[in-house]
Order: sequence, then structure tokens, then C-alpha cells
Amino acid sequence: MLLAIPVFNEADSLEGVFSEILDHLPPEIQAIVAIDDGSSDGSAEILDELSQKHDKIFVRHHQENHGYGCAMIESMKIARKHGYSHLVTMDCDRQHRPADLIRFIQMDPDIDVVSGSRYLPDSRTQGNPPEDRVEINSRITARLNRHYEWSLTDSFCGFKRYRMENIDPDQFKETGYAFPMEFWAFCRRSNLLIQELAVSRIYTTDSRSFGEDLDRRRRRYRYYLETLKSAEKKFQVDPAAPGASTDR
Ligand SMILES: Nc1nc2c(ncn2[C@@H]2O[C@H](COP(=O)(O)OP(=O)(O)OP(=O)(O)O)[C@@H](O)[C@H]2O)c(=O)[nH]1
Ligand SMILES: [Mg+2]
Repeated sequence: MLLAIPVFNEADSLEGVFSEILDHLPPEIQAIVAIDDGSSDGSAEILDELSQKHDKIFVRHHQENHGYGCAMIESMKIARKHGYSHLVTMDCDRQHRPADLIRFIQMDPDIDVVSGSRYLPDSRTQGNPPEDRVEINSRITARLNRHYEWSLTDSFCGFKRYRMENIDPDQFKETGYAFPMEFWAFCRRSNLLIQELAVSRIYTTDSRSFGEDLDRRRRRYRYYLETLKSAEKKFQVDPAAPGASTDR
């Protein structure tokens, strides 16, 4: 199993997060790859040092920032190329608990996508997410559930386990934060088996807030929805369920 960690300007978190990962590293995880995406805050150097010290840690550097989705696609390509059956992805901004890694690994290996959820009754909470995050997530999640007859509770969690056999990374083109939209449309088209797993919801700082500006919130929602709709077209997903025309 491969663990991939997208990194963009996380110098303050990296040492702490990696030391916790190494403390909790299940033996099933054979390698850890960090995708440093043009960080300019010293993250690149910290990652290089970590990889020099630990055999299991590898780093890919991008000279320029290509986006979160690009790092996800690249991680999948690495997993495929090196023959890993499963890929786990985890953020390194202290919002995911390395102690939860083992729980992803213990899930039935035949599940195609084990998707972390911060909104299940068993999800432990620490701090409160910005209200716009909750709103956008719940609207998009409801839209997916309505059209696909799913029962997801969190469609934007980056803590996931992918079984690579049925996932072809060449199918994906979305390089930004809307990557999960393209991925869910693909899951639906390919009828993948998805199961959520309760993970912690940790928001101890609001410095990441995109702001409360309604226009920006609406723009972000539209960007997610448009990405989802164009992925549905590309993958010929039939959004036949009632309510399809009510989205704005
Ligand atoms: N490779 C890469 N990683 C990124 C990029 N943007 C963010 N990341 C990493 O992806 C993870 C999630 O990014 P966040 O910006 O925290 O996204 P989020 O957790 O969905 O949003 P918040 O709720 O604001 O925390 C972190 O580990 C980031 O360092 C990017 O452009 N490229
Ligand atoms: Mg985050």
C-alpha cells in the first residue's frame, strides 16, 4: 500500500505530521510519497531532509504549483506504475489524524473507495469548520446522493483509500480542488464500491477561511457543480433522478 500526501506551503506542520505518521505507520504501508507542489515556504527543504532520514519517504517536487487535483492524479499514477494495490491519501495540515491510518487499512480490501467522513455520528470533532465549507459540502453531497442514489455524508474529504485495480488515473483532468467531483462521476460510471469511514473533523484555525463573501462562496459552489456536470457528460453518467434541473 502507498501513502500519498499533497503538500503546498505546510512548513509549520510537516515535521509534526510526519513524525506522527511514522509513529503510527502500519506495516502494510510500504512507502510514503509527498507531492510538493511548488511550495515557497521551506516545505521542499523539510521534505528533502525527511526523505534523506527515512527510507520509506519519497518526495516529488514541482517547480510550479499545479493544484491539489494534479497531486491526486499523480499519486494514482505512481501507485499504478509501481504496482500498489491500494493508495491512501492524507492531508498534512494537521486536519487528519495519522492514528486513523490503521482503520483505513483494516477495511475490506475489496472496497474500491474508502472515503473518510467528518460528518458521521462517530466523527470526533475539534473546533468548528467555517460555515461556508459546511454549506458547500452539504449541498454538493446532497446533489450527488440525489442523482446517484448514494448516501454519502462528506464529498470533500481528502483522507481516502483507493483500490487501484478499477481506477484509471488517465481518465482524470481536473487539477484543482474540484478533483473529487470528477472522481465521484467516474465512480458512478464505473459502479465502484464506496464505503465511508468516520474520521475526525479538526478545525483549530480559521486562517484558511476563503472568507464569508457570498459571491466567492457562490463562485466556488459553481466551480464544483460545473466540474461535476462536465465530468458527468464526459463519463456519460445519466443524471436521470428527479431534481436534476433544480440546481443553480
Ligand atoms: N500538491 C498540492 N497540495 C495541495 C495544494 N493545495 C493544497 N494542498 C495540500 O492538500 C491538503 C489539503 O489542502 P487544504 O487547502 O487544507 O484543503 P481542505 O482541507 O479541503 O480545506 P480546508 O477546509 O480549508 O482545510 C493539504 O495537505 C495541503 O497542503 C496544491 O495546490 N498542490
Ligand atoms: Mg485542510
